[in-house]
Amino acid sequence: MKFRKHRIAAIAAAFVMAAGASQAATYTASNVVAEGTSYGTCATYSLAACDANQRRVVGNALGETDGRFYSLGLGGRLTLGFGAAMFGPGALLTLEEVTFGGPQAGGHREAVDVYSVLGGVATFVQTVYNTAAVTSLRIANSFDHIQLVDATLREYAGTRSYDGFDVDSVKVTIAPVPVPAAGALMLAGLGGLAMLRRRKAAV
Ligand SMILES: [Ca+2]
Ligand SMILES: [Ca+2]
Repeated sequence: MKFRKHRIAAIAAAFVMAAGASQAATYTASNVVAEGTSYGTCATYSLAACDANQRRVVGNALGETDGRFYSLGLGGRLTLGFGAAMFGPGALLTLEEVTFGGPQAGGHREAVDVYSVLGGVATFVQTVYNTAAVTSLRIANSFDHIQLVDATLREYAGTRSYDGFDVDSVKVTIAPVPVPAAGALMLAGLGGLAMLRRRKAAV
């Protein structure tokens, strides 16, 4: 009876391991590592417009998507952490942007360069445009932080944007372990059981 109980516990553990390994996990940006904004153009446009919607509050870029956003400022940069030490190759980055009425409204076209950062070394990933509210991109290499650098003036010389790319949320999703790998984990668990059974039988 004792052995049977152990076996059931081991099978249950194997299933839990397999299920856990096959699920994706999502991390929202949780802390600001570095920040460097330039709101110089705001003064010439309208300081009040730059203060509207608390768009200078950097915390608006953290956590889940909520409609509150942080404006990078033209040429501004922001480095974010996610409460995880490091992400392996193949993680999915999702960037949510806010431009009221869409970028076509008033010619407010904006862009941002996305970098993955590992050990303080930044690697360019992709330029993201505010023509889409949500952009997802795959990051090929390992990283511990994400850096965003506003590229609005470089990409859109005639833009009417005065405060750069607007960040509502930044998320990292770890790809699930492929099913064969999860299955292998389970088989390893069952294999251990078989060994246990043989050892018991020999006694
Ligand atoms: Ca903006
Ligand atoms: Ca937000």
